[in-house]
Amino acid sequence: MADLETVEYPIIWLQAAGCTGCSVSVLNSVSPTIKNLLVDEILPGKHIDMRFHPTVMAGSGEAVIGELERVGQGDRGSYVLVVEGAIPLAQEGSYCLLGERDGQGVPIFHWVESLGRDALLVIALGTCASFGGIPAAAGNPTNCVGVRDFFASRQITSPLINLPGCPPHPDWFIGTLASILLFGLPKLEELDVLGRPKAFYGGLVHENCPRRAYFDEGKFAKSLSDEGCLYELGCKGPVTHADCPTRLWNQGTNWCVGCGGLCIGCVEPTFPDLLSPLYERIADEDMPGIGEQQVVKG
Ligand code: FSX
Ligand code: SF4
Repeated sequence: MADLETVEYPIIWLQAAGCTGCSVSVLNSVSPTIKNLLVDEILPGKHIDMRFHPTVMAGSGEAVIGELERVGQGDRGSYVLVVEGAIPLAQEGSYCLLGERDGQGVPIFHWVESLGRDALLVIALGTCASFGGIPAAAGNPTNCVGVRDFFASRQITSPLINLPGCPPHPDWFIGTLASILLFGLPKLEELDVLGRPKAFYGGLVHENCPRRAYFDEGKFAKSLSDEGCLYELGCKGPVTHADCPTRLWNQGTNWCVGCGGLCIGCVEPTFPDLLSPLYERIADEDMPGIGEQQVVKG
């Protein structure tokens, strides 16, 4: 349990246009558990103070909106802002509202802008917050954008880390947070060109896939339950940067390809539009040389 000597790190967690799967994923964290994260010191002398999280907090209404405003009016650079979900801009932001002022709903983009500007660090958690993701898929009637594009449009230059994944692995979030508490903000060379920590997103799924030998031999599965590489069935592992094959999910139980599904490339900015149809083979010209840096489109 945190004691009086402990340094508190306030976190404000906003949920914009998404499915809340990012929260659910982090809530399923095993090591540390979410209880350890919220109640204990995840590092000696350092305690996460989750001041606002729509799914976890018990309060509601004016009391919690007031808390949001109070933290935002505190010292510049004194809190971490986590954004989950894409930011809808159409219809003056009316597709995603948080709280009210003078009887009118406040668009989420207002909060992301005002809190993002003064944050010590902003974490865009999930593919929707990082790149737009599913809410920004072709058609995009709500004109959803990711945090990076939103900040660029408002000249907001606060440090931003992208932790995509639909959903993101809980370790990617908690590992990033723990690393910041230990060593401070990541150095530029620790992030890839898309602002993702290389520690988690530095390699291609295809490089560490246990079915890779089948790919090299040209032994391809004809259906999802077959032995063999799932490339012909649409696996996007060759163009997807994540450590799923070695980290595994659900307390090391399994991962998409391991349980007979294919990698859908959910951590990439090209997801879902340019990686669709999910069950169709990627074009040969999109296959990078293995081990080379992927050229990211879009
Ligand atoms: Fe997006 Fe979060 Fe996918 Fe869902 O809310 S990254 S739709 S798993 O969970 O934003
Ligand atoms: Fe594994 Fe997919 Fe690569 Fe085949 S194409 S080796 S299934 S990541």
